[in-house]
This record gives sequence, C-alpha cells and structure tokens, in this order.
Amino acid sequence: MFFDLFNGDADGIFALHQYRLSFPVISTLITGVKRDICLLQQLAGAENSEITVFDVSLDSNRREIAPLLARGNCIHWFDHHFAGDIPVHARLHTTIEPSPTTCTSLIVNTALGELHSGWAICGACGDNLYEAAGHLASKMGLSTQELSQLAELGNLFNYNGYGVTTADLHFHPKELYLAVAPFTDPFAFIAQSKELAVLRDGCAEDLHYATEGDLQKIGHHSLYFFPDAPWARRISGIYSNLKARQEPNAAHVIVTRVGNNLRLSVRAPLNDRRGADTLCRAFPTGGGRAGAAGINELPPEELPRFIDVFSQTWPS
Ligand SMILES: [Mn+2]
Repeated sequence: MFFDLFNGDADGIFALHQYRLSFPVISTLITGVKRDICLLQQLAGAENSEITVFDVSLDSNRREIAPLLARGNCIHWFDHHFAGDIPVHARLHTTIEPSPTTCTSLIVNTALGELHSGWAICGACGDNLYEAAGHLASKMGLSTQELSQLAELGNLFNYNGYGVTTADLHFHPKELYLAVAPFTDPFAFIAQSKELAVLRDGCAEDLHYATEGDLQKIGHHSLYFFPDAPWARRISGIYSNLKARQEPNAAHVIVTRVGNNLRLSVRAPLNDRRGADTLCRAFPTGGGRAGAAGINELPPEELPRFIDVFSQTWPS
C-alpha cells in the first residue's frame, strides 16, 4: 500500500503533485486543513507500506514514527518545518531543510531534478516565497504574466487551506490535489479549472470583509483582530502574507476569535524572517517556521503576555 500525507495548503499539494508526476502510484491520501499537521496518527494500522510525507513537521509527528517503522513501513519525508532530532533508521528517508527561504515544493523540485518547476513556483508563492519563485521563473524563461498566473494559483490554493475544520473551506484539500493530479502543465490546469473561479470569488469576498478588522499598532508592527466568522478563519493566512509584502519591515499578527479562544497567525518582517517560531512556541499550542508561525488556541487572558513576548521579539 502507498500512503501520501500532505499539508492541505498550496505547498503541500504541489509538493505531492510534483512527486507523483515523477512516481505515479495509486495511493491513499491523508490531509486536512493547513493547521491539521498531526497526520501520522491516522495511519495506526499501516503495515509494510510506503508512506510519503510532505510539508508537515517531523517533530509534530514524532511519537508515531518508531511504531510505524517497527511494523515494516518505509517512510519518505520532505519538509521545511522545525524537525528537532531526526531518528536514524534504514527505512526512514528524510529530505528536510528548515530554512526560511525554501519550502517543500522547492525541496521536492530540487530532489526531482527540476522536472516540474512550474508547480514548484505555485507552492513557493503559496508560502510567500516570491524571491525564490521569481528566480525559478527566470530560469524557466517565464514571462511576468506567466509568473503572476502561477502566483495566483499558488495563493488561491493556499487561501483554501485555512480554516478551523474542512467545513470552513471551499474545497477539501484532497479535492484540489485530485483536480491538479491529471495535469503536467500548470497553465493547462489554469485554463480549464472550475475550482479556481470559485476560489477567486471567495477570496475577493473574504478580503473585502478583512478590511473591516480592527487594527492595533505596536510601533510600526501591526496586529489585526478578526471576529469568529468563517471568512475570518479562511482569510487570516493570506491576509497576513499580503500585509507582510506591503510592509516588509514590519511584523504582522492576525488574531482571530475562535469560540472562547484566540487563533494567531504570525509573520516575521519579510526582510528579516526570524523569530516567529520561537515566539509562538513560547505558548502551548504554538508552532511553525522562523518567518511564519501560529498559535492554535490562545486563551484571551494570555494576550497581554503574547504582546510582551512579541515586543521583545520585534522591538518597535
Ligand atoms: Mn510549506
């Protein structure tokens, strides 16, 4: 049996897509909303199988690794999140590069000899890595217009990954992967996709609501407060990416109310992608990367402590 586990955002989907274009098999797909990263626990019964993992942290799935290896499974892992100590085992193969200037789609693209770079550009734009995407686009000889088409595809797939449950999303990430799976050429997909039109409209509508969020300034840094609504749960990630591109020297936080708690999406200044992971990991449900991280459930009374640590991370 083959199992493909992937983050439900653009980077996860396009990393898997590139890999399966090179190594096509029929596999069981396991994914979820972007923040659903403890995916290995869904494999409890797997035996003697090939398991491939894209764009989720090894550290967050650590407990499941040894039992899966003991049951004869072979695991291939591609990622750019914090991994911690990587276990050594003959059937665990890792290609993990936790650098703030790369992403899983770029890592897979390199591993496959840059065979499907167009899709890697989509994944990189989804992760807000426009410089790396532009570099690859000029290597491929793409026009500015072609690059912006791939960037839009990446952004819209990334947008679709955000939500508390898959009910918030326009499409289950599995559906989006299955939609691109038959296409070798991203431009052919763009020309024919019905999904993109739905995502384009949904994103524009959610962005319109987002302008109504409350803004708190800490020096030149910005915190946006969003209410408990599906549009807010969907737009937080790409809104923070957008704001980060508009003000590359400032840090940005989107604070979304989810039930009795707050959910935070944190972006380090684009010009100095450091500290977001350390800041978020100072709270029990926090995690992520140096440039982009988040806290899943912050009790509102912890917000002042968050703002303290934030101000130490990025003095104004
Ligand atoms: Mn990623």
